[in-house]
Amino acid sequence: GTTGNVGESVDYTITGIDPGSGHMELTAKVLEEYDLPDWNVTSGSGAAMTAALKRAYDKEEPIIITAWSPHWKFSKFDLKYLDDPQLIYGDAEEIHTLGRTGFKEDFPEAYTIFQRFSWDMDDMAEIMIAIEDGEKPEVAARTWVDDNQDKVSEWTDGVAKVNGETIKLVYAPWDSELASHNMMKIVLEDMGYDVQLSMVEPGPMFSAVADGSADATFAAWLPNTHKTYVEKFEGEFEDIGVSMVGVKQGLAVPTYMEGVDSIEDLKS
Ligand code: PBE
Repeated sequence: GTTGNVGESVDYTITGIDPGSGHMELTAKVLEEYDLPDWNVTSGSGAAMTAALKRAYDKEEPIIITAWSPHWKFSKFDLKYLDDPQLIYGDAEEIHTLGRTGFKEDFPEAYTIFQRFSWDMDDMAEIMIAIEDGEKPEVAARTWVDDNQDKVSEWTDGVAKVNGETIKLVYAPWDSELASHNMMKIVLEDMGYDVQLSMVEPGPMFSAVADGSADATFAAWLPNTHKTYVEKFEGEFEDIGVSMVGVKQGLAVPTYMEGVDSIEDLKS
């Protein structure tokens, strides 16, 4: 367990993820609102964060990460979220499907599927864990789609197949979105679409949907995480539906770190 000062034990450092993610913006706000001027947040990537977590965890060393659920890290490591009494990371967060202006008219079949598309945290986590265990994303996605035809058919029921229309999906480099976009790529291909997937940084992801260079994304975490992006591009996209409710994010630590249960505890 951890004794003494939490800040000193981790060198007043929170291990963050990619700089354009909503997470990083919210974590900067956390340092302000909780009055933690001595702290800093490293930026890098989700992969660098989980690598740092694994290194610390293997040696039972203290570490504070920016975390979100669903994510495979919660099945590989015993982690706890720190309480966020000011709710800077938000409360009831959802994942939304956004389409470019005109999406409904140009892709009426896909539009119906996207409106109905909804799954739960365990579904997404299943694909994420398979990928983390070494499965190729498209194989993990195919397995989930094959095993969950009951769910998939609720989205596609009565929708006519198309004939090779190209649909461009865009997502940002988060493991959760790698899972969802690969899953929907398989569903759309089964419906006759030719699907192009591209992974870009979060800013370019939102601007691609806004300027129409991409058709849709399943990666908008709202109302809080991507508030700034959504406000910036207000009126330049369609909010098609909510694919997941109850998603969560915040600061997390391994459960072996004792005496730190709330962001407030970082003050001491
Ligand atoms: N995340 C996962 C993203 C959204 C999806 C919480 C790391 C973020 O922008 O922070």
